[in-house]
Amino acid sequence: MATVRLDQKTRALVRAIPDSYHSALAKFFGTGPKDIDLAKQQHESYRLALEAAGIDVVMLDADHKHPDCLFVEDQAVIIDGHVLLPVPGHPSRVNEQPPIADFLVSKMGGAQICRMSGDARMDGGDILRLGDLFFVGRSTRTNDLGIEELRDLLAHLGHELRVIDIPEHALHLTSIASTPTDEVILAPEGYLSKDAFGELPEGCRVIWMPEEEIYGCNTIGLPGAKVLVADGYPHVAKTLESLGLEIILLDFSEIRAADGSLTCCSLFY
Ligand code: CIR
Repeated sequence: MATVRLDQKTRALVRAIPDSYHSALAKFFGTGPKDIDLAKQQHESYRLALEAAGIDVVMLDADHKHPDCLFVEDQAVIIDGHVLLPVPGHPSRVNEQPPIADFLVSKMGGAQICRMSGDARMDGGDILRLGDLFFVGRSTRTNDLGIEELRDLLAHLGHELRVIDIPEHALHLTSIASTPTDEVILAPEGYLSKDAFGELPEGCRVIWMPEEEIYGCNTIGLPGAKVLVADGYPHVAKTLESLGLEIILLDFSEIRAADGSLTCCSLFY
């Protein structure tokens, strides 16, 4: 998940892959998963990599009625210990949320929980945090009413929000950008204008990757200068190594097949 700073990453929620995963939505990176056993192995390697990096990981049971249920990032927005439960932007994904919400309520005692309502729509995958600056993608899943609810929460917390229009050929903001550290945004050429993120705080920058490495631009920065990276994107890997980060490569081919990226499969809480 892309809404917590590095120093806030200690506990993560993931959710098991359902037996119905072959029916997951797929329109952008993939044409649908083919090998569920392989997907489960890749997902297990992901969980183990998080644990090896010192993250305390809890795995929720799969919901076999919801083929996309593993993509927990989209179901909650956690910012500085506060939780916004969005109305997910695709109708087939709305009922994935209750067990995730129940888990967060039980674990985050004292947290302020806000529930989006009415016509507001948002997928958590549209939100990106760089230090204390936030970006939200206006996408096919996230609308202006949803963005206003996020803006209210961020205003309450004293954080700035900038809106980025997501091109039609991309799913979410986190499908095309990530923050491997609290100072760097990684994004592919050809999807966003060079000034899409606006003027960044001192010491921060966007590093643009070749367009064909778009999928590799979704990374998970972890404490201890480690970063999870999808295997197969050499420019991304080399760039992150040149920043002094230890890269942990993961084969995510069967998650990509359902348009899922690394950040989509976890919620740091
Ligand atoms: C979907 O279309 O909703 C899923 N198949 C993929 C969700 C990926 N989530 C994300 O980028 N945060």
